[in-house]
Amino acid sequence: MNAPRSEKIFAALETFRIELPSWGFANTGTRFGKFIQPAAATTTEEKFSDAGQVHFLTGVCPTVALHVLWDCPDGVESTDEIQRFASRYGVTPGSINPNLFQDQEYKYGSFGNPDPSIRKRALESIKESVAIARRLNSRDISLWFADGSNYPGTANMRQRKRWFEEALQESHGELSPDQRMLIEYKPFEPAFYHTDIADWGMALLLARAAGPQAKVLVDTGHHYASQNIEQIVAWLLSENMLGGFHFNDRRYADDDLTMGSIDPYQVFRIFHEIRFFEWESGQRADIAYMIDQSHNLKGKIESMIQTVTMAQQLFAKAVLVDAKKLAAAQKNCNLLEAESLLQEAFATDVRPAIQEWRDSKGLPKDPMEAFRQSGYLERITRERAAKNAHKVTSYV
Ligand code: PSV
Ligand code: MN
Repeated sequence: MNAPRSEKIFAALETFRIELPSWGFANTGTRFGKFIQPAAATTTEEKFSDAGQVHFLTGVCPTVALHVLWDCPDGVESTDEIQRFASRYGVTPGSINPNLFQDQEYKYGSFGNPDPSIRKRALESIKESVAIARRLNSRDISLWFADGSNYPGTANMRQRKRWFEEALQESHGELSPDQRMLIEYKPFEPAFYHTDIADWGMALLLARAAGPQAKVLVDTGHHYASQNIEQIVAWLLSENMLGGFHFNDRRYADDDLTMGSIDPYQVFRIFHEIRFFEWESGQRADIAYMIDQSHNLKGKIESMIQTVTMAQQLFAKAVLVDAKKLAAAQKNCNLLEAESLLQEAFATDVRPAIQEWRDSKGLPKDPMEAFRQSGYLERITRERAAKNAHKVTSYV
């Protein structure tokens, strides 16, 4: 690869970090059941250990997203233990994800629940999550709500919007000056008629209503088929409202497939919009890149390594778009030139440059191969198989 290109890639990789989801290492499934993996993590400590391996081999995943109900069962009390895991396994807590969808009382919603006592409970839970985040030095509290309804006429959508505005404002009031609140949207599932925060516009309005530290979180799997996600990204950037991503790929719905496995060009286009914004504005976009995937067929740690590698490749390809030439081509309506600039960058094999960069950092050139050679998977399979054999294996 010629020197200026690999220099660009090296510079870009220096800045690129991506957060791992703790839940990506645990047994998860579909609504039809779970396929238990003998090596899956069943404790928060095991999740930190597995995330630590991914970071050790790739060097770009220093943080782990935590789900409060699953990883901090004792609330703020859990944080001392989590700090110990963090220093033992070399990865620190990242975004804190309150869970307002699993407990029985949230059957008819959390912030959108007609019962004021449940709305209050949900608010208390968010407040506790903010406190957990503060104790763990986590900047971002990522909010996803399963609230919605299944049948027309069953929910007062305007009223629920007001409840969301009020509760998000109050939650925002809990944030320290350096903390952020990220609001995630999703068009359907688990609710199948209406979702209270269904798209980026609703998330944007609610973030604005909540306060200046609230931004929008784009989960790439939370869009209808063929939606132009990079345009959403461009608009949020221009409004200074893009807070972060949950990356995964989709074919039909919120499939949680491996990033770039179905449409790598789309992820490239998203990264390109971000880079183009940075070039034009001369400012770094402050965006949290996170993975939101849980694999129940492929190996969990291997899938994460595969994802991180893909993310680096697509990011590196995006930095190869010549922004100056692109701006000129756009201005002159030189369509073929503009389109080709993206296509050429996407077609470039960036793998040699990425390997060189890894080598320069003392990281394995091929993290997947290094993982397979490490013996880690064999060890945890031995250690965890018995525990996993006892797990429930069917939905009913
Ligand atoms: C919901 O589908 C979601 O994308 C949210 O980010 C949750 O926190 C995550 O998946 C795990 O359930
Ligand atoms: Mn998500």
